[in-house]
Amino acid sequence: MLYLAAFFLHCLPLAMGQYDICKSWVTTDDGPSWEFYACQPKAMRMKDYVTVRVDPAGITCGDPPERFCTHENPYLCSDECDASNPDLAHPPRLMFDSEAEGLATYWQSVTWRRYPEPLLANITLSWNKSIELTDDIVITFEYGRPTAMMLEKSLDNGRTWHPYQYYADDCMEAFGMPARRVRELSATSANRVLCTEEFSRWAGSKKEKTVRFQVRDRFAIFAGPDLKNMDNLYTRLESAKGLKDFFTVTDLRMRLLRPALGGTYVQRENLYKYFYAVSNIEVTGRCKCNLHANLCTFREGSLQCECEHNTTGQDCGKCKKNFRSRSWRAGSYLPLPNGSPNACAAAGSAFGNCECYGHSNRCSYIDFLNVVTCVSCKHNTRGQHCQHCRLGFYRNSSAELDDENVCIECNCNQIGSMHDRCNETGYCECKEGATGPKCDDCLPNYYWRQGCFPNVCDDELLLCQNGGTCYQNQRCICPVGFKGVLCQQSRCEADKKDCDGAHGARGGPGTVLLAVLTLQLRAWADL
Ligand SMILES: *[C@@H]1O[C@H](CO)[C@@H](O)[C@H](O)[C@H]1NC(C)=O
Ligand SMILES: *[C@@H]1O[C@H](CO)[C@@H](O)[C@H](O)[C@H]1NC(C)=O
Ligand SMILES: *[C@@H]1O[C@H](CO)[C@@H](O)[C@H](O)[C@H]1NC(C)=O
Ligand SMILES: *[C@@H]1O[C@H](CO)[C@@H](O)[C@H](O)[C@H]1NC(C)=O
Ligand SMILES: *[C@@H]1O[C@H](CO)[C@@H](O)[C@H](O)[C@H]1NC(C)=O
Ligand SMILES: [Ca+2]
Repeated sequence: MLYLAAFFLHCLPLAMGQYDICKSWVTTDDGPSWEFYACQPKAMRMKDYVTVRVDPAGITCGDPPERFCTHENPYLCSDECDASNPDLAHPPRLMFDSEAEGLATYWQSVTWRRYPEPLLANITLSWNKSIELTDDIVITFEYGRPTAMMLEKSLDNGRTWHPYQYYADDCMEAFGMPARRVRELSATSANRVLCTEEFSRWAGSKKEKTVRFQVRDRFAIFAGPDLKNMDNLYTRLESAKGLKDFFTVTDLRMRLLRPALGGTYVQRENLYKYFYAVSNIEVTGRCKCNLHANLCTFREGSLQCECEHNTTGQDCGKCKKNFRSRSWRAGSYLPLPNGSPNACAAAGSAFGNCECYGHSNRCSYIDFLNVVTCVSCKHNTRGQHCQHCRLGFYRNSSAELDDENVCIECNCNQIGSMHDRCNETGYCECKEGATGPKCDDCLPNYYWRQGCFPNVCDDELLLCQNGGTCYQNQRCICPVGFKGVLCQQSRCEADKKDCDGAHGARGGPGTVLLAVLTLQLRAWADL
């Protein structure tokens, strides 16, 4: 109980105080109304909401049952791990349970019986929700801390991973990195990923049990050693690029790379004393709600912000329908002490009735026209209220005016169409002979060759004559002795000089075939 009280006191400066209400009912000269503030949920014990995965399969001890011993008592290997016996099993959930005082319950890995093959284990924690860390991550190891491990994080529910911190008794040897301490970091390096030797050296397994990811020490760079100057921290979180994201995670992964060695080299004759055992993983943080909620609840298996300020989504990351007269924005810690709510506004309420359907944040007054107009419409929109689509785009009939997908690119075929504009249903204006919504097809009796051209020949009306063959509607390939578009003209009639050649050609069918082939080859070469 004493321990619990100490824990809460410890959390106090971060868990309470500023930004804890989203709105209040105030009376002004114009009568009572709501006033809105930036707000965030309280910090919570995040291990209560986590799902865990331990890899690889078969890394948890007890299947089959296995003996182990400790570094303190290396010759008494009588302890047993047995997954089928509740009293001797060490499943992953024991890293997150509430322990009665003095009785550690823990997940335990198999022993290092495959030495020198490395003993590797991944412990992956997932929340399916963005979380902002507010205190140190504390991992408690029974029977000694790993001599090498790594902490990774994901910001996108496990799709991509990034290193968060490296831990080793020798950083240079394990990771090729110089050893550093978080306390040595400065304001400009507060979000640096480093390797530390503080939590990996052997000091007796009972004495030093914890491995930390030091959130408080990093906060202290801005807020002072007792975190008294939180205003300065909040100001920095708002202004320093990437700082807020550094403390935000959706998933964490501990990669255990080498177990505790008891302060000496690996003793191959007794591998029963090398394994990992984790009794607790404490993660303290708050739901990330973009300063639009002060409550976060566990519903249908996931954490969910209770969004205010007419925002919605798991992280209050967008405006509610019909509240999109300007683009969504996160609330801000600034100006101190109440911040800015940056609430979403109902259609028609913002900027003296200048509706921009959420495609612009700015309006400007045009003096000589006496109108207020939206500035820099986004999402390919244009117009006084960003209510039209830009040239080259057309209105998506299944999207509302305030939808980001409201304008669709016309995508007119550059050769087949007159220009890159289209009508309200996405139809482009085609050049002669072209057709289809995008003008990339040809009408009947036209062929495509860098545009549509009328057929020169075909199998119906424009037949090639005198035994000529129609090549792709583009030209007749005439037998020797004939020419003209449809091979309708005898070379003898047209030009006496040709007659001799034609005469000779009559000699045998092989020569005619050769001539046709030559012509065909020429036609191909032209293409
Ligand atoms: C642990 O996760 C990393 C990716 O973060 C992966 O490369 C590695 O193979 C995993 N190790 C095990 C033992 O599953
Ligand atoms: C993650 O959260 C979202 C939003 O609450 C929910 O729709 C989804 O089913 C959750 N996914 C898992 C795997 O729990
Ligand atoms: C949200 O919309 C409601 C109307 O549904 C309005 O009464 C309230 O003031 C709005 N809140 C904010 C922060 O704009
Ligand atoms: C039209 O809008 C709907 C609703 O937002 C969207 O799902 C769809 O993808 C959009 N269509 C196109 C072609 O962008
Ligand atoms: C767009 O053009 C196509 C083809 O010319 C036509 O069928 C359609 O009715 C036109 N749509 C509108 C809204 O004018
Ligand atoms: Ca435990």
